[in-house]
Amino acid sequence: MRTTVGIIGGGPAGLLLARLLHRAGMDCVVLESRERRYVEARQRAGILEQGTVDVLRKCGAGARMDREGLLHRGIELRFEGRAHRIDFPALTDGRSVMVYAQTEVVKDLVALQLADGPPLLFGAEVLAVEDPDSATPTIRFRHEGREGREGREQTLSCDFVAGCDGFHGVARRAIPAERTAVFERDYPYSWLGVLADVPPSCEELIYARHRRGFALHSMRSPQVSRLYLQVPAGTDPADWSDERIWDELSARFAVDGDWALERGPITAKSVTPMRSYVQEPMRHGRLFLAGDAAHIVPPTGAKGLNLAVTDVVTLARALTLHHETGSTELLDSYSETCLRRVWQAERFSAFMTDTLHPHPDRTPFEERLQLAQLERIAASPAASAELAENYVGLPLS
Ligand code: RFL
Ligand code: PHB
Repeated sequence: MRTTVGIIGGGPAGLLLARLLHRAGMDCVVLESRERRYVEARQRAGILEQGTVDVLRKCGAGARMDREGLLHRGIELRFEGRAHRIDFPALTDGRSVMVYAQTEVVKDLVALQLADGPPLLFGAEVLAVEDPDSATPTIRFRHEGREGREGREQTLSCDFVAGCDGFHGVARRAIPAERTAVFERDYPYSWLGVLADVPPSCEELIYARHRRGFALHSMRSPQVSRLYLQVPAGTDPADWSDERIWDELSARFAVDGDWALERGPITAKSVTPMRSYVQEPMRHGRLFLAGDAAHIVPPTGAKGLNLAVTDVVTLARALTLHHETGSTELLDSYSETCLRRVWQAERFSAFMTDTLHPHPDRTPFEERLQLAQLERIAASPAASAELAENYVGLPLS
């Protein structure tokens, strides 16, 4: 098999890249290790920046998002029993965000690709990327046979390889260690996330800092709530009964006044570790990394999916310019262009995380600093605007 761009991974990064390249008249193949059902059910992000919304609309994947997505013009910060609203349009140049689940974005992109797009192989596990710094890198993969028969090993030779295979993928490993630098930070806590069949108790997302721990109230639809609780790293979700989860959420969201958290049946429960990670550079020869394959942010800033989108927009533009004119200018600047934005998202995500999560080993001094930071945001339009500008997304450079 041969193609122009071999794309490893059928998550949001890989699927959107395939869509953008297809529309620019370039051929590509997407290899995804999991089955379609699994990829479409994986519970993850929920917030799309306006830039992400614009890209999805422009590539023809925005129709259902525009029907079912919820436009959000602000978020609420809660701390010390008080609520403070961050008004996005007023604090930015009229920008806002969309609540539309990553699972739905993935379903929309898969449907488009299967209808009229380039090949998308599910059950195709990439084993290695070979000769990434040669003129024709190859991807070695195993494609599941029908009825669970042992898959055959195959190769896909490419002009370019896009590593969109997430944090646990193989693309990153094809870059020699001596050519890369890794920057990382682990956090001593995780998020316990639940989906519940109950209408959200709020119109906008609530980010709550409580001395018992952080809590986030998000949503998936007018009937389905998505909620998160800070828990110690290594927590087993089985240790959290539904009742314990609701009690803890109610305690952390408590606010002066008569607000109450509605309860309902919990339909999914999982624990997500918190991590900051960047591998530089994002290119080695003809291999380009995009999305979680190159960087991870803790979810507090809602940036991971949006970064994956800006990476592949930048990559599609560079590959298209090369295809049309032979110029390598944008390919050569790809890593640097992406990393500028990545580091802004890393900074903002670490800031949101540090500001809203009580650290288990905090001193009373650090606790006071955290509250002073939140007071500052609540009191100062300049401090609120800094948060709002980053949350709705910095302009694409
Ligand atoms: P993905 O989504 O991990 O997709 C990678 C794909 O590659 C496949 N794969 C392979 N395929 C072939 N061969 C191999 N050897 C392979 N190895 C892996 C995988 O099966 C998978 O299909 O990465 P991508 O496309 O870069 O997308 C990144 C986003 O998924 C991620 O950044 C976000 O989900 C992060 N995130 C959030 N981002 C936001 O922008 N806003 C949010 O509100 C937000 N909330 C979140 C989040 C992530 C969370 N978790 C679970 C980590 C909330 C949570 C709880
Ligand atoms: C979500 O809806 O899953 C979500 C929203 C905001 C975040 C993280 C996750 O910061």
